[in-house]
Amino acid sequence: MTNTPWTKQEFEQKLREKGAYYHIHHPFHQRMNQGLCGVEEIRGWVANRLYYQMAIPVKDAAILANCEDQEVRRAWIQRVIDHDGREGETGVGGIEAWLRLGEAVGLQRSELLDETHLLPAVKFAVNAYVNFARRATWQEAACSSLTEMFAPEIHQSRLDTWPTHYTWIDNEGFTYFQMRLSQARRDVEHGLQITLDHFTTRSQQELALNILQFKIDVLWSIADAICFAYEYGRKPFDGIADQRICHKGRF
Ligand code: AHQ
Repeated sequence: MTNTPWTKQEFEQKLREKGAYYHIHHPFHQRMNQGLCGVEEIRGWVANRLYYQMAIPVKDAAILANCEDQEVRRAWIQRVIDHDGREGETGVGGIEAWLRLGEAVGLQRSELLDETHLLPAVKFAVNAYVNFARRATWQEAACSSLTEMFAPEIHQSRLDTWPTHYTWIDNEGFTYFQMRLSQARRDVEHGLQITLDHFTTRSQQELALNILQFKIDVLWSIADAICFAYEYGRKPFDGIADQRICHKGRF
């Protein structure tokens, strides 16, 4: 067991090697990109991923709240604006774009926003990410966002495959994926610089790898829950009670 730190190049390579576990390799996403998902599977995925999308600016606001470095905050705040949008900005924010994706796949805004389709396991995984960002240092939380090193590929794969496989979806709905291609690349540049500069001892670098694995596990667990419910048809409490009454709320 050596204590010699990796060089920045070696450390970045170790971080990028985590791409092998990224949720683009999840069987559900593989099926999606092969055009094998049914309408309900696509709708279930879009509805559940909205909870993740809406959590991102909350997560980023938690990082801002923990960050005493004004220069970092000046850049990081753009992530909140990218998702929430802002009066006078051109185009819509990511959450609005995701809601329009929801409408494009045939969901009502009301059933998207009132969490009608939200799976408990998706909620737990997303909440784990937000709560991690609240209690971790802002550098650790910045490191956890680096799964986006692999995100342009997954957004591009949807742009490449959905229009031909899912002709029933209005292409207008794909705006979000297009937006993230450039936004993700910009975010990764900043997040990676913070990570490579902050985690400098070998044990800190290994902590960073574990933090990235935690976030990879969050994304994988979200896909697992959606797959179990919509591909395998095993929704929570199926057949146990007439209707699961769940009141909206984050806790
Ligand atoms: O749409 C995504 C997004 O805005 C973000 C922000 C970033 C973060 O701060 O953790 N991660 C992320 C991701 C988005 N989309 C996911 C997808 O598969 O569409 C990928 C996800 C990520 O790679 O972390």
